[in-house]
Amino acid sequence: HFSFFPGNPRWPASKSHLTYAFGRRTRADAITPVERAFRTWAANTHFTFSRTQDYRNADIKVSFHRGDHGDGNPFDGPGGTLAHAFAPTDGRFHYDADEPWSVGVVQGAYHLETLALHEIGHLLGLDHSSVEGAIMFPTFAPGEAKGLHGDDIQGIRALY
Ligand code: TQI
Ligand code: CA
Ligand code: ZN
Ligand code: ZN
Repeated sequence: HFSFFPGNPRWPASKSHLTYAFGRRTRADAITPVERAFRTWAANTHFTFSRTQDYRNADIKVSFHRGDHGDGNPFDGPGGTLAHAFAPTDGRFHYDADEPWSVGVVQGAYHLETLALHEIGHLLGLDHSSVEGAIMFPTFAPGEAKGLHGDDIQGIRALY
């Protein structure tokens, strides 16, 4: 079953349209998979998303970092943590630049779009789910691709 963060943080009702922007050092090949993940969430929730070039004022900021990058949650090189995102309404979504990322499903690499679906779930207020098959279920293996599950969609509908 889906779950929320302590205190159920969420985006205000007045904010169903969220903008996102990519940081300077974003791999060019990550943009399409992240955009696809936003489109999937938009198709299944009341949220709409659009990309902006105005990084400073974007609601959601997607970027790649390695090691200590100044937010108190340092990345750890290859392995371990792959990415992280913060609960509403922070909006930061960071990929660990030291991981093997892939646009398609590639053995030994992490699927950018699947990771984005999971981290956007956190950005919108979902914590981890106990339902195997949910995008918020806490397992993720290289070479694996997943989509949204009914449990993820029910979670967002319950929160908003
Ligand atoms: N990154 C963790 C994650 O996204 C970071 C994290 C742990 C976190 N607890 C959190 C972020 C609570 C927000 C709220 O879950 S990770 C998984 C999973 C990771 C882990 O790189 O370890 C997935 C990334 F769920 F399998 F553990 C993607 Cl799917
Ligand atoms: Ca890592
Ligand atoms: Zn970070
Ligand atoms: Zn997670």
